[in-house]
Amino acid sequence: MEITSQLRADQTRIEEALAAYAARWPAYGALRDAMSYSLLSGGKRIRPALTLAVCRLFGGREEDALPFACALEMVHTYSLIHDDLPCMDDDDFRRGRPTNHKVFGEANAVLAGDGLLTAAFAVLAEAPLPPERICQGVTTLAQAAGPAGMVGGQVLDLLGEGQSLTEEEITRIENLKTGCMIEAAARLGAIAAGSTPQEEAAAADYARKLGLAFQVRDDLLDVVGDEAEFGKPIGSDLANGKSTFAALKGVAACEAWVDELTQEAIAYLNPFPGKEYLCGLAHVLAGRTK
Ligand code: GRG
Repeated sequence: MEITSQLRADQTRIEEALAAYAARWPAYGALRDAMSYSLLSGGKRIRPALTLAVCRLFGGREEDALPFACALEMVHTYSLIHDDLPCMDDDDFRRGRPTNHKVFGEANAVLAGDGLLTAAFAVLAEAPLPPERICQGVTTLAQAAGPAGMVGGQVLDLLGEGQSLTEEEITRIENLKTGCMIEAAARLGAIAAGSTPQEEAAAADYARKLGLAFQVRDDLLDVVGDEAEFGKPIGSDLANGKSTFAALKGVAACEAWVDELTQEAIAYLNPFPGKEYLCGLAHVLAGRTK
C-alpha cells in the first residue's frame, strides 16, 4: 500500500478506537466533553501510527498494538492540554481551535488532562496481550512520560525560558520533552509484536533520530510555517522566550539537519524486510507542514 493511504488507514483506525474509548467515559459535569474535545480534535496521530507500523514490521497483529497506540495518544493529548495552560505556555490555539482551558475553563482543563493520563494506563492494562508484555508496556510509557522523560523535559523547558541555551542544552530538553514519547511509541509497537530485544533496540534508535528530526521541523514551522495549517500562531516560541534550533542555527541549516537525521533514522531499519512504510513515514514527517 502507498505510504499516504496506509497512514490514512492507520489514522482512521486510531480515530475510531479513541472515539470508542471516549464514549465509555462518564459524563460528570464537563469532564467527558473536555477530554473528548482535545482527544478527538484532529491530531496527526503520528505516535500511535508509529506504534502500529513497528508492530507490523515485526510481524505482530495491528489489533494487539491498538490499545498501546491509543494509550500513548491519550498521554500525548494530556501533555498538550497542560502545556497550553496559563501557568505553562499560555496558548489560546491548538490544532486550529481554541485550547481546552479557553473552552472549558482552567479547572476542567487540568482535570481533563489528569483524566486522560490515568485512563491511558487502564487502556494499557486491558490490552489483549500476555501479562509480561502489558507490564513492559506500562513501564515503557510511564518512564517516557514521567520525571525521567516528558515531564522532566517540560520542567527544563520552563526553566530555560528567557535564557540563551546551547545546542546541547536544547537537544537534551527536546529529547526528553518530545523524543522520549516518540521512542516509546516505537518501543510499544515492538513490545506488542513480541519482538526480540535487538528488534526493539533498532526501532528505538530509528525513533530517536525521527523524534529529533520532528522537533527540528517543529522549530522550523514556528518560523516559516503557515498559521492556518500549523494550527497555532507562528512565532510563539520566540514570543515565549524559548531557545530553539531554528533561532540558534538558522533555517537553511535546520532544513539540512532534518534531512540528515531522517537518513540516519532510516539506516537503522536496513536489516528489516518490510521497512518501506516506516522509511516513507520518516520522509513524510521531514516535509510536514502542520
Ligand atoms: C505539560 C507534562 C507536560 C508536557 C508537555 C509535548 C509537550 C510537553 C509540549 C508540547 C510543546 C510542543 C509544541 C512541542 C513541539 C513538538 C510537539 C510535541 C508538537 C506536538 O505534537 P504533534 O505535532 O501534535 O504530533 P498533534 O496535534 O498532531 O497531536
